[in-house]
Amino acid sequence: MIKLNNLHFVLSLFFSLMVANLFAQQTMTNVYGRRVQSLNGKWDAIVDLYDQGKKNKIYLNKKPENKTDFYEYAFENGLRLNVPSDWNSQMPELKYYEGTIWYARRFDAAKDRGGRLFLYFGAVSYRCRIYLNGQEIAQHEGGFTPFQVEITDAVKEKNNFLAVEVNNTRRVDAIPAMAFDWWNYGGITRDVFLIRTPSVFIDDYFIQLDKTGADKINASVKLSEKKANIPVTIEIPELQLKQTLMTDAHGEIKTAFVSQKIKRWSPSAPTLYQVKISSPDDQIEEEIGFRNVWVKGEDVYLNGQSIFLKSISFHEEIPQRRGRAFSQADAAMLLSEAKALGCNMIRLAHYPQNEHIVRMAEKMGFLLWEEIPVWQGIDFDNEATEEKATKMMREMVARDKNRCALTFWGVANETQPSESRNTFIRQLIATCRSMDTTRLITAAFDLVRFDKERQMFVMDDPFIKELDVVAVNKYMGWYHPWPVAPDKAKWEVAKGQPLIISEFGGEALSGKTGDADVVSSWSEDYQATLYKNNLEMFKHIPNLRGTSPWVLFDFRSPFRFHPTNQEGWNRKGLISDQGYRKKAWFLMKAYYDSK
Ligand code: GCB
Repeated sequence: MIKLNNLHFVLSLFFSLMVANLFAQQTMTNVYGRRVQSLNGKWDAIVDLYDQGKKNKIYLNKKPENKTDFYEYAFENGLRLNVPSDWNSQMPELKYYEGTIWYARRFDAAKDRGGRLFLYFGAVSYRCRIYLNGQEIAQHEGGFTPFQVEITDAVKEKNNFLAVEVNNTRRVDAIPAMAFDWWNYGGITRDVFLIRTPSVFIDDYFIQLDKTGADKINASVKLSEKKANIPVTIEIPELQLKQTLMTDAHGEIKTAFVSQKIKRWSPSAPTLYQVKISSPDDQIEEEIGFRNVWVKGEDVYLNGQSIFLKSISFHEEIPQRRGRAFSQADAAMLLSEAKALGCNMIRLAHYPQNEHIVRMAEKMGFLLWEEIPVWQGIDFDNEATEEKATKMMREMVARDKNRCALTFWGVANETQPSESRNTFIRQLIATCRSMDTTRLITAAFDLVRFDKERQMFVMDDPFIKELDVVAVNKYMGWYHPWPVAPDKAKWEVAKGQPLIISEFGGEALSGKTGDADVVSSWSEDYQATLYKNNLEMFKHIPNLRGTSPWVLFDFRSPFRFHPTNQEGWNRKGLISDQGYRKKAWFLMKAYYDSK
């Protein structure tokens, strides 16, 4: 007989297993190259401020059947929200909303015979539960990475009812945590698709140039099932490369191609090749580029040549619309402004941005730095938080590992040294390296300080030795007054390693004139002085290999209280929320043109 204690244990194990099974899956590689049916568009919505929907099982969407039935909800004929999009920008009442909103829609799903169906979400901010035809089928946490859930057995041909319970409440154990310098947009913020695959399909592949071998392309492919002896072909027609191999017991093949004819991808010549992969039942293709990046001493090498990284950061936000960027047109707007500034790189701040941005950036010739939102204030002592971060890292690397533009995986932004932080970040780095050894690993630190005795800028965090490239955010002239004249500012930070200034800048209200040496003038003139001074200081940083001003556009942030100069906006943009270039933009442009 089971004792009560044991019974309790068995029951909780049973329920935790049930919940565990509900975790959404990591997505198959190259969703945008699959057979998809879009579920974008208007969805019905219910604002659930007090979290009553789950208790009342509104995902069942019941209708009265007899004279005494009634239900105090209905999805039909109420609020309609756009998907993809944040909810905050869709109604004035939702501008500051943090809580739960239910989304629902119906769809038909004609099945291929023997085929499989998956629901795909590009991102849901921040956590969600998915219900199909009244059953909870998946949960996901993390607002900036994609996930999928197989619905082959749960879906009907006609009139499926899909409900998604989305919640963006900030929590201590979340990533990011309780406070962060950008808007906490909620909603189904990226594309939603139904993906059709054959029963055994090409689930994953990783095709990249060898880290150092300029002529060698490493390729691996994994089928959805662990089936041996299935022929898989990889072909790059333009290079006349083709190989067919038999899968091993894990349903995988691993191989390499050697060719002297590979034209290397670079910002000035972003060459991409059509790559085709096929198995007996499935085929998929995608444009892939080939390049080598490595670090030697204090230099970063791209295709064997040392490079200066002319970077810029932006949030995934269209300031003119006061909402999240989600479309190709949005990507074009942000990226063309980065191009105009003369950049060869983008630091995607502070979280994985949508695939439209990443794919278009690669085509336009930008190197990319992508990071997960381990941004200040993270609960490094919490194991669950570490697991979440690790999962986000996996989801990010899995999504973008075939994008040769991706050069840096960022593991953290502005963290304070401690044993628990080190363990946490070490785990992230290990996860990254276990999936991909071809990128450089970096993190942005804010610990550079002026050593009065030595009269120079130094940084004491020993953790930097574990990174390929060190990055620092330093707001000279804004958060820190100058301790010496900019042309006397000597740096000894991360000696022997390449250093990127991953953030610098200051605020200016567009169009405002004022004292060029008074910080609180909030003027374009002061911002220009600040840029002039920083650009002067950069000349004296011996291992400086890149700069990334903060930030391309003014962006919305609850951190910013000043009533006339900020009004809920971080005004450090080189371009205003309305798209006007500030004076500092022209200085930065001249600096990049001279590099
Ligand atoms: C930082 C953060 C960035 C902020 C910025 C600022 O160091 O990394 O997310 O927005 O400073 O404007 O204070």
